[in-house]
Amino acid sequence: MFRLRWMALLALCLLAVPAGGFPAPSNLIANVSARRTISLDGKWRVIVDPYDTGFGARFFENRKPANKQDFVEYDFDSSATLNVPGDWNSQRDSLLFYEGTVWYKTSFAYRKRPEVRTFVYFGAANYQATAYLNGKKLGSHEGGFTPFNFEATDSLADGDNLLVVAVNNARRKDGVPALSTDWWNYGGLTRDVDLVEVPNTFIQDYRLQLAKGSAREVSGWVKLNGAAQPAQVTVEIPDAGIQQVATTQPNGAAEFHFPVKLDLWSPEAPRLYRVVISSGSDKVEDQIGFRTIETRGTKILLNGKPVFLRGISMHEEAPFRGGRAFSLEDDNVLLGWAKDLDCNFVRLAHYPYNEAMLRLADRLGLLVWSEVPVYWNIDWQNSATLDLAEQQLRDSMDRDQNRAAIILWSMANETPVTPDRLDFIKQLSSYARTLDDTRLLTAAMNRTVNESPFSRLLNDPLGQFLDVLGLNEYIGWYEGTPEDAVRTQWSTAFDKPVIVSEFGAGAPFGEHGAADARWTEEYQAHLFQSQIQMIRQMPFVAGMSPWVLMDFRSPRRTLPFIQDFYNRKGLISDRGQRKQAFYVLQKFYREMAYVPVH
Ligand code: GCB
Repeated sequence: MFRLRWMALLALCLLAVPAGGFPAPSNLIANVSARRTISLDGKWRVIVDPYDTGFGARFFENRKPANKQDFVEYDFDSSATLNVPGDWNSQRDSLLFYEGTVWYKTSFAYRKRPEVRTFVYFGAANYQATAYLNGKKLGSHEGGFTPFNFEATDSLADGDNLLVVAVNNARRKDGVPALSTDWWNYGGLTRDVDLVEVPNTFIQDYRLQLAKGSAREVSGWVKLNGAAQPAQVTVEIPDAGIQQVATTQPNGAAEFHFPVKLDLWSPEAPRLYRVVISSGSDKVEDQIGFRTIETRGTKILLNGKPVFLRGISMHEEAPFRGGRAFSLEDDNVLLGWAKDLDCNFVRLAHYPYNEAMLRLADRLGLLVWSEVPVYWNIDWQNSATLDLAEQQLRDSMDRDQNRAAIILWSMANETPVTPDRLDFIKQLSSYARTLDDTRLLTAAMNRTVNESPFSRLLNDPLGQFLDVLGLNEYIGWYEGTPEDAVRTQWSTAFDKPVIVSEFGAGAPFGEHGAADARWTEEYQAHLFQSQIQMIRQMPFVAGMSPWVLMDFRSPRRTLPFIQDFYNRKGLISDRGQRKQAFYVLQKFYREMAYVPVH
């Protein structure tokens, strides 16, 4: 009897461990902007805690001295404030280079209601966060660019509530990213914080997309969370005359497969359909586009037709005011600039961006490359690091899997050609395919073989696990001259499309000189001309995303008067001024929009 029970328990445990050691399914609530939410954004009290004394001193209790003798060595209410959302580095001069813990505190009034479950939802916190509600730990999260939520139903008080979050942005050898990046380590509660209210059994997540290889069938699932199951789920697409019903399986998901006749989404006509999902007392609406994406040889096919990706790489950095971008206003400026360039594609380097950015790309008709921060060198042999990369990939896919704009999931950027790295990204890629078999996988690679002085071969073995090869190359900047780019003959070891995912040159806006003088706008413009000429000679190139839309802060860029801690490879300065190279690229893209490159 005992033995039988023990075996049943073991079987249950085995079932609970996902195959291949993948992380557990996400508990993220999808599409929170369509939910009943209470914003916790605003001014939060903060305590800067470089030595991490707050955990031992229990800052999360927000204690006040009980009498004159009582010893309490912190006080939120007389401490200064920071805006949430917002990184701390750009809000206070003394925190510009700060890496460590900051404690955030807010209070709010809440009315508890029966049949309502409440979650605290964080758009992102860089890098690690631990949240406490009314002195009780809600949970911890690692990874600076993906959302997370904790259920707070039982910890909420009817009346005043205290939420304290410790956020730590210390870089770690085993983190994703690890110790070195070419961007600012903006710490803090960098995106919106909300309370999300849902019924006892609610629609947690869903994916409704065209089935792989089909423009006439929608395939997907809707996942419920809560006890009232099995339950019926209805999916409606009113403008397409669709109403479908399915019942949840023991795993909480109802599967859908149904024929459709839809106007397909494209950059020229970014058609979105209103989709209504309902189950029991819950209902969520979304705007979803439907398109196909595939490769054939060296071509990328969008809705069955070859497309050349006229792109630009970017960072999620706020124009004009600096710091991490988080608002629709920031997103509109950044993607508006990409549209001005006549782009149909953006590479959202090097980490997942705020959700509104992806929704805006859907509306503007911009195809998207979305990336996880597996950047340069990370701890390839560490299985916890792989788990973390998988978790960040899973959560960004979970949040954005219904965005037609996203066609590429990027696994990594500029990683070394070693067996450990190959194995790591191979596992990450196969995990990505189990989650989403409809989109293409890519990675930006920069290790190439010089076969002779002006002949280069892209043969990184990582290419075998990808659908599209990203190529970062800096001929004319980190090596050689812009003229060398024109002379270079490229080849690849794979019959797959290549995106030249980076090239560029640094120039502060207004710095003028001869076209061969480094750091001038003229040099940058000349380099863009040369690179464009080079790309015209590369028949297997299906797109490009030069580096980079706007100047951005980087601790690695120290050259006084020129860089001053900014990477100046932007086509636009951080103050919004357009450099000469902007117009070079714009001219090329305008021509390209009508005449195919090859
Ligand atoms: C790269 C990296 C990017 C850097 C850029 C540069 O290859 O992918 O993150 O910022 O070069 O400016 O050197």
